[in-house]
Amino acid sequence: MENTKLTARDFAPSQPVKWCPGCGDFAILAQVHKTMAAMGLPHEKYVVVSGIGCSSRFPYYVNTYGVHSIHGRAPAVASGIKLSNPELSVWVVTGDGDGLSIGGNHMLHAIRRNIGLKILLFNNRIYAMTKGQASPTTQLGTKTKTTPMGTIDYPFNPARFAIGLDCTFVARGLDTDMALTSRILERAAGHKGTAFVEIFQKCLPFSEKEFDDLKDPQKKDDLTIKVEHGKPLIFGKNRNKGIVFRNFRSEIVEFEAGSIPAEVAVYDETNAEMAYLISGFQAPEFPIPFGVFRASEKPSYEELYYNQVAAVGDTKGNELETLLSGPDAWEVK
Ligand SMILES: Cc1ncc(C[n+]2csc(CCOP(=O)(O)OP(=O)(O)O)c2C)c(N)n1
Repeated sequence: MENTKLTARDFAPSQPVKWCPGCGDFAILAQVHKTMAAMGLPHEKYVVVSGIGCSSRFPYYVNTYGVHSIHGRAPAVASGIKLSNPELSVWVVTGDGDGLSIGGNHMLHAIRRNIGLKILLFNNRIYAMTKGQASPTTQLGTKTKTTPMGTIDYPFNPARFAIGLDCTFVARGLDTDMALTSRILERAAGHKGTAFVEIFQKCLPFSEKEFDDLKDPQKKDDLTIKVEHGKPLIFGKNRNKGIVFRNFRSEIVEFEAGSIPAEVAVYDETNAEMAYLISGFQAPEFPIPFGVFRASEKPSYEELYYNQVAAVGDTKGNELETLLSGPDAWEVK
C-alpha cells in the first residue's frame, strides 16, 4: 500500500518538461503538483486527460495516470473514465483552441451533464503548438498568422460560456498569480460536479503582449477585480472603486477609501445571475474579474447514473434481447 502523504515533488515528472522558457504553463503545472499533494490521494487515484496542443502535453508532466488523447476530445475520454470509476480524481487539461474550437461541442456537453471533472482551460488566446493562428479567444483586431489584417471574429469568453451552461463551479485564474491560482485549484479539487477553471496563460512566442497590463504593478489594481464570496466588489489602487448592480446593469462608483457605500454589491458565488454579469466584464469599461465566480451544488452525472442503475436493478425485462425483439420491435415490410 502506497504512503498517501505525498509532496508536490512526488507528482513532478521524471522527464524534462518541453515548453518554451517563460511559458505560463510551468507555473500552472507547479500549482497542480501542489494541489494533488494537498488532496492526499495516492498517485493511482488521479488521471490527467488532455487533447492536442502545448498545454495538452500536461499528462506527461504529472506523475499519475494520464491520457494524451485526440484533438478536442479530452472531455469525452475523461467522462468515460470518471463514469467507469467515480472514485478517481479526473483532470482535463486543454487549451482555448483544443477545448473551444474543435472541442467546443464536447466541452459543452461535459459541462451540462455536471460530470465530476476538473477542467483546466489554459487561455493564451492563440494556437501555440501550430505556431500562432487565431483561436476562438483571440481578441478582435489581433494580427496573427491566419489574420494578417487583424481578426474580425468576436472572441469567446470561456468563463461566461461555462456560467451560461449552469456549470456548478466556474473560476478564472492567472498564471503569474500563484496565490490566486492555488486557492482556485484547491476549491476545484474538492468540488463534486464539473469544475471549470479558465487560466489566463502567457505564450511568449505567439501572444507575447497578452495580459501584460493585468500584471503591470502600476495598472493591475485598476484593471482587475478579485471576486470573493461574501466580500464587497471593490478594486482600484486606492481600493476606492466599487461595483453596483442596478436594474441588471453593472456600474462603477467611486468613494472615499475605507468608506464603502452600502450600494456596492457583496459578491455571492451561489447567485448565477451575479456570476453571469461579472464574467462579462471587459476592460477598459470594467475591471477584468478573477477568482471563483460560481460555486453551487447539484447531483453529479455519475451519481445520477449509479442511482439509476441501482434503482433499475438486474431485471430480465431490460435485457438487450427483449429490447430488440420484444413487444416494441417492428419490421419494415
Ligand atoms: C484533427 C486535428 N486538427 C488540427 C490539428 C492541429 N492542431 C494541433 S494543436 C492545435 C491548436 C492548439 O491550440 P490550443 O488548444 O490553444 O493549445 P496551445 O498550443 O495554445 O497550448 C491544432 C489546431 C490536429 N492536431 N488535429
